[in-house]
Amino acid sequence: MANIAIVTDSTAYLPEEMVKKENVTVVPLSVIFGDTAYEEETELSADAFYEMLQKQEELPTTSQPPLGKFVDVYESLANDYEAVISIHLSSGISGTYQTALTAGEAVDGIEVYGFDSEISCMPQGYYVMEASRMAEEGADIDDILQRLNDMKKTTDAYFIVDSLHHLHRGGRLTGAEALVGSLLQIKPVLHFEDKQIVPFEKVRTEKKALKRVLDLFDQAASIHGSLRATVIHANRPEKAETVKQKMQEKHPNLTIDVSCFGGVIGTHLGEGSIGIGWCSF
Ligand code: MYR
Repeated sequence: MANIAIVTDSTAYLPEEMVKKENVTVVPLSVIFGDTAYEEETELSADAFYEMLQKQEELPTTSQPPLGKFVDVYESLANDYEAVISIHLSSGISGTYQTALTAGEAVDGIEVYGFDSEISCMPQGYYVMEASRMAEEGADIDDILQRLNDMKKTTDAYFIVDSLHHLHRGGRLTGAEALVGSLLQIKPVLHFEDKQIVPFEKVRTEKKALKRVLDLFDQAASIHGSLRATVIHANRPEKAETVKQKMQEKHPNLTIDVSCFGGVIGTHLGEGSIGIGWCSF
């Protein structure tokens, strides 16, 4: 039986109890304000990030973890584990997954299996939670990877940004040429398609966009029956709680979390963004 560790990156924005788990290691991405890079979550909490964002004139940028960081993490895990499943944000929006794979090939003494979540934030975290639980219970690599791939069939997320400016500036919006001229006038519902962020539907107001996302969630819940869902917000905890209550009233038996877009993802979406993600597991 292989002794398996789970590695992920900070954009899963895992709850504290998951970060502390013995078989989970989180590799941070960074937010850069001016000349200073901060590793998100450890050096810059989501709250601190949004506070800085409001004060700084220059908008931040982000960077993936350096190759050496992954090499160090895998080498250190090789002392206690035989294999690693490294679960990362979509390879269509960041080089993190590719860097993790390259580091895995460079390290001896431990097998590294990459898993491209094709998404980010708490839906990525759901893969980490499941993989960690299965590894603890002694499942082998093939079983865990098979389970993660099965989960992908029901994983989805839709989100709304206050302005498309940030995604456009960071070059993380695909297929939106037609929208660029009207960046401020519309509230498109966005989602992931083939690992990239694309507009799903154009909606004029945030209220209508949110209603559309809630309808999409209702549809998914009626198809899949049991889902775990998360309302994800960029510094809008009260709004997220209200959305969660609405969902919970309609679906009292489902587990619905509230989670956040931390510094790195918040840099690309902007403050005020809100989304709903889900997965059957
Ligand atoms: C980097 O490599 O510098 C990080 C790039 C991160 C791009 C983030 C783009 C927005 C992702 C939205 C995720 C929504 C998930 C529900």
